Order: sequence, then structure tokens, then C-alpha cells
Amino acid sequence: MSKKRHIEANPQELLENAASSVTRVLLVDDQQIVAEAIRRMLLGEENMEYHYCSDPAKAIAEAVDFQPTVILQDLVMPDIDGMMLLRFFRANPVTKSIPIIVMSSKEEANIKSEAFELQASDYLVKIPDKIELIARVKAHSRSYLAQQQRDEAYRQLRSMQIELEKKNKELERLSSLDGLTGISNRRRFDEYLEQEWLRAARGNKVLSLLLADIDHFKTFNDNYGHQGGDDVLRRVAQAIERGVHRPGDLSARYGGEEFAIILPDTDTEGAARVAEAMRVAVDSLNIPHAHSTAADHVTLSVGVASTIPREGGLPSTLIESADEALYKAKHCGRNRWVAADDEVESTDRSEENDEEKTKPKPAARAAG
Ligand code: GH3
Ligand code: MG
Ligand code: MG
Repeated sequence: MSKKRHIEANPQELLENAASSVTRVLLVDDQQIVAEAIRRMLLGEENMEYHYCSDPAKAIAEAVDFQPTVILQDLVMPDIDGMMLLRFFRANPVTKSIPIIVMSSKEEANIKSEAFELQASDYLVKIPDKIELIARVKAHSRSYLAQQQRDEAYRQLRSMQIELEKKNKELERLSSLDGLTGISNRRRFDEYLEQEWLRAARGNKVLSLLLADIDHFKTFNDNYGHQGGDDVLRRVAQAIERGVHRPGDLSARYGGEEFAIILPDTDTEGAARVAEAMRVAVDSLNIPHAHSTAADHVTLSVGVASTIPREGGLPSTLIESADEALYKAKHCGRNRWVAADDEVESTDRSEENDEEKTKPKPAARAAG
């Protein structure tokens, strides 16, 4: 036999067969005379290949090798019960869906019935009429190949779907990350703030927000170059990221050199501690910045705002509140955090609320 033995049917090969509609007939019969008669009947047929197996014990192996599109099988053979062979064909993953036309010299309803029970596809009484045999062989082969084609198309579709799902997940992940720093981006921040705002409103929980801004970053860029600036952004982002510990916390790049940190279920005191830890983390990166008025190295100012959100309230009020606190931190000399005073209603702030809690600027590092 020229074909290599296959453990599994090769779908590509099946598809090629389907395209060229080659009918591959395997006959399993112990009688040479039947084999010869069938061979002659199929002889002149175009696109038809015929293989004869005289030993039913080898039938499965030869079917796996030959890859028939239809099997003609005798029911009465000396060494093996035809019904048993039918079971074997159906139990083997390679042959289980190949159409099997059983052939018997007996025209008995209960034998036919049993064969169909065992998933025979058709039944012919030996020796069949040539025209009828060819018609049945071709019809079964055609529907088998069409089914194979559908199965293969389905498999390909399924694997494309899986691939697509993977790509979509990756895309979603990438679309929520900032390209420069690798931490969450503004889009993700907006989504998450909205989500946490609603969650806090439902649970009557306090929600805190930090807005952090690198001090005198424009002069850093102007003096050390944009590449150097980008590098600082990456390092500051990593320092900030290291400062958030709870699974619900989210740090994001809010804009140019501004970062935002969402701290669910965290009051002003806790948020201020995180702000201070971040300020210290950036401070201790000790990135030289000779053109800052705040220190001789890169520093961070942070605005802290907390609120117990109301249903129907706007997350933007919390951002405004943190932004105002950040502005004050800048105004008070930078390299510090300032917490907005009112915890609940960031919309109706009054003049007397202007006294912010503020972390005093630490003593400036001695240069050199
Ligand atoms: P302040 O202490 O008041 O925050 O001063 P500042 O100079 O940091 O603030 P300003 O808003 O005047 O300047 C922000 C600068 O941040 C402008 C730009 O040079 C720099 N910047 C913004 N985005 C990027 C970026 O993606 N890469 C780099 N390298 N620089 C950026
Ligand atoms: Mg800024
Ligand atoms: Mg700045």
C-alpha cells in the first residue's frame, strides 16, 4: 500500500478528496468471487478508487490506511462476526463516521434491523445490481465528504473563534494600559472610578482619590531632554505602582506628568498615608533635577480627596476636589501632599473649608 498509515484521518486530505469528489471504496469480504464481481462493477467509474480486504481481522487497520469514503462489508465471514466488525468500525475514532453498506446473502428483516441498530448506513443483498450499487456508493460517499467538510469548517471556525477571543482579551488589556509607563491609562481610570463610585454609593463607603503631579517637570524636560523626561515618567509610575497595595486600588497615568490613584474603602487618613508613601518613594528615587525650586531632585506633589459618594452624584466632583488640593500643594511649595478638607460634599465647599491638612515640606536635601 502506497499510503502512509494514519493514526487520525487527515482533515486536509479529506477536504481535498471532497473537492475532487474521489469515492474511495473499501470492500471487506472473505469471498474472492464477490470481491472480483464488485471490482468489475466499479471498474469503469471515474474518480473511484477501490481497495479489497479479504481478512476481516485486518479490516480496521486497512481502513485507517486507505481512508475509504464508503465501506462495503460482508455480514457473514468465517473468523469474525460481521456485526462485531461493525461495532469495531463504529468504536474506532477514525472509522466511526465512515458510511458502511453491509452486504448479506440474506434478506431478513431482523438481520437488517440489527445492522441498522449498530449504525450500518445501508443494506444490500449480494450480489447487488451494478447500477444500484454505484448509485448507493456514490450517494453515501458524497454525504460523508460533505459532512467531513462541514466538520472541518466548524473546527476551523472554532479555532478562529478561540484565537479571536484571545486577541480581543489582549487588545482589551492593551487598550487599558498607558503605552509609555505600562500602568493603567486614563480610559481605564475613568471606567474604574465610575465603577468604584457606584459601588461606594451602594455600600455607603468612603472613596478616596489621589492626584499626583511631578514638580517642575517642564524645566526637567527643557534641561534634560524629552527622552530623559520619559524615563522619569516610567520610573515615577513604577514607584507609584509599588505604593498601592490593596487589590482594589488602582494607579493610572491621568495625563502628561499626572497620575491618579483610586483608593476604595479608604478614608482621608489612610489616603494621606498612601500619598506620603508615594511622595517618599519618588523622593528617594533621587533623580537629579537642578532646575526645581522644590528640591535638587525630582519630587511629587499630591492632592488627596475623599468622599462618601451619593447615588446620582458625579465622580468628577471628587476629581475636582483632589485637583484643588493638588493646586494647594503646589502653591505651598510642592514636594508634599494636601488633603481637601471636606469629606462628603465636594460640590458645596465653603470658604472656611479652605484650611487644608497639609504635610509640611521636608527639609531640602543638601546638594552634592
Ligand atoms: P508644576 O510643578 O507646577 O507641576 O510644573 P510643571 O513644569 O511640572 O507643570 P507644567 O504643566 O507647566 O508642565 C508639564 C510638563 O510635562 C510639560 C511637558 O514638558 C511635560 N510632559 C507632559 N507629558 C509628557 C510626556 O509624555 N513626556 C515627557 N517627556 N514630558 C511630558
Ligand atoms: Mg501637570
Ligand atoms: Mg507638574
